[in-house]
Amino acid sequence: MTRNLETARIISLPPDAFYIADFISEDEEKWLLQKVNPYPSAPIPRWTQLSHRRLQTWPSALTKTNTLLDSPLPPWLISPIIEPRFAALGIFDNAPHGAPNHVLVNEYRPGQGIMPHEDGTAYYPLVATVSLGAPIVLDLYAKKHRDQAAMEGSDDSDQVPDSGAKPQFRILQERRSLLITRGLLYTEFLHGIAESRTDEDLGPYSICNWPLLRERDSFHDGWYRRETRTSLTYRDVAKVAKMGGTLKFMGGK
Ligand SMILES: O=C(O)CCC(=O)C(=O)O
Repeated sequence: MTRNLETARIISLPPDAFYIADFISEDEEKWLLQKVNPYPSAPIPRWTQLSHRRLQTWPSALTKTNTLLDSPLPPWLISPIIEPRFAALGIFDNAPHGAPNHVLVNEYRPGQGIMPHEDGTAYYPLVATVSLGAPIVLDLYAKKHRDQAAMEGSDDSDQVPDSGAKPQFRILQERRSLLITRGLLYTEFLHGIAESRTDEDLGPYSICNWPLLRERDSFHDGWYRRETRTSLTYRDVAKVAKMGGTLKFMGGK
């Protein structure tokens, strides 16, 4: 772990979370948004429309056994984010492949979000998220453990918070920022984004990365209207299958 990353630690959170407000420049943000949404249209339609957001999966979706078919990420997802910036900070140094090999691109329009969930064991327990276009609040909920779920009379596999449950922590992700979550925060917490047209109740007591924000002044009213926000979520998939092996498996030569 480099000293640089330590200065970005969100100290009020369980280990570990780091927030860097100015991770990419405005020009890089614009360029990345053009890569995500090429004009007039992408050569290959990359978006999958889900019920509450759009998703791109690079280089491809995982197989049913949570395996990634070995293939490089496109250059625009590598430079300048993985190389040189993640590498300089040593973010993925302890991950199985030493660098991310998988990126999910999520797009949320106002009113859209993602249900509280965990990312699971397919990935090394670290997600590095670059935010583009607009701010959004990520909510964190401690997972319910068996004894607690039993006391409350619910199925012990039911870890989804009751609707209306308050998040335990809230992280405000500004445009052009980097958020890293790993370790206990990855394994013991669910994360989600409310399906809302505004993010409200913003302030030093409710937003755990408040001291690390770039534009605290712009949130001084305590709320903002959502605009379209895109995230690039970088991960390392543990199981990778070489293409040759896969073709043989499928009966090829
Ligand atoms: O867009 C985000 O910041 C969160 C995305 C997310 O939770 C996921 O892709 O699993």
